[in-house]
Amino acid sequence: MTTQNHQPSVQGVLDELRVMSLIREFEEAAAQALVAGHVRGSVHQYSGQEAIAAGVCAHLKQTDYVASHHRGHGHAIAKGVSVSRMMRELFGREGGTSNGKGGSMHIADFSMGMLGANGVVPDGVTMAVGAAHAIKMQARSDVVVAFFGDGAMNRGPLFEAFNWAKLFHLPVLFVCEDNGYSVTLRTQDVTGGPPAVDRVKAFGIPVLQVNGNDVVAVHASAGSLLEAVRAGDGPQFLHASTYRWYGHLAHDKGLYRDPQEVAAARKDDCLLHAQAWLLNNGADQSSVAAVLANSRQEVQDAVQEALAAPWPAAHTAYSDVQDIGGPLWHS
Ligand SMILES: Cc1ncc(C[n+]2csc(CCOP(=O)(O)OP(=O)(O)O)c2C)c(N)n1
Ligand SMILES: [Mg+2]
Repeated sequence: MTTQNHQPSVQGVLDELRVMSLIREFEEAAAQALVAGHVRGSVHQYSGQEAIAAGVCAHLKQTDYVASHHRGHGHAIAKGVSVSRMMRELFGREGGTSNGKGGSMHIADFSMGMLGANGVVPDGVTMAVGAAHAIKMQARSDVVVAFFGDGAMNRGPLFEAFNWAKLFHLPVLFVCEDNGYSVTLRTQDVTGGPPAVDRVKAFGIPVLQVNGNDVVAVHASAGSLLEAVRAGDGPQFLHASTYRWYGHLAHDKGLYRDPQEVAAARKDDCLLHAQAWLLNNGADQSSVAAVLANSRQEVQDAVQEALAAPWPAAHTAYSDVQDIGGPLWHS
């Protein structure tokens, strides 16, 4: 399948470390802001899984699309959505990606090819396949990446999406981020038959499996699959093993997990692995330290900007939202 060398360069991994550390800092700041009462609703932290978004999205152009799920901040950041606008969105402020009306689980920015986070499992995937069909009908060369969790592998619409994508030979990469849990359950305890990834092979969709905590490996696997997608070989599938560091959402202490399991996973930290790879491959310590410090500063600035941003004006309450008669009801 692979014709090109998809190993990243040192600069490539430095860029991916920047994305990963921005995500890590964003998730810490978002959870703190939730506890402080600045953010309403839910925050599903992507912490621990950053290498997947960074290693996959490194291959995407601005005009390519990603579709995400409820744990979507990392995909948006990796696709280039402004961290400052995302933080304002979480804070419900003007200037957010949806001017504060969407919140964490509805971050979207079509100008950057981010089709949206999605709270319905696995509806980001069905939307991704629709977008891939549109690309094909318009004879464009762009591709779509659909990110979803292992829990989605037990949902019916996912298989309709696989079937449609295969039938119409669509330019889509499916990326299953397997963190082992579906809310409070071990996914393996609610999965019948052979490993769920075998179901994908039944559709004739090629599958690669990768350590999702190793950004260099994710970069290489995603590069080879996206090369196939861009070459017109139809849908491809990447299964990435990982772990979520925190509970299902920031309010969840995750007490259903063995603390030793969590501690071991946190040692297997994708950011530390990326830093070790960089130092072993000729990057200097000061460049690595600068990437980490700049990410922290960018996120802290985004928090201050969000706190200072105005609330949306009352007269905009019904703009940019689906209008099914609201103004009549409220007149
Ligand atoms: C149709 C539907 N059913 C149930 C839920 C409730 N729910 C939210 S996330 C989730 C499972 C998440 O597990 P996974 O897909 O592995 O993603 P992860 O949270 O592990 O990243 C469920 C069942 C939902 N959002 N949508
Ligand atoms: Mg999961």
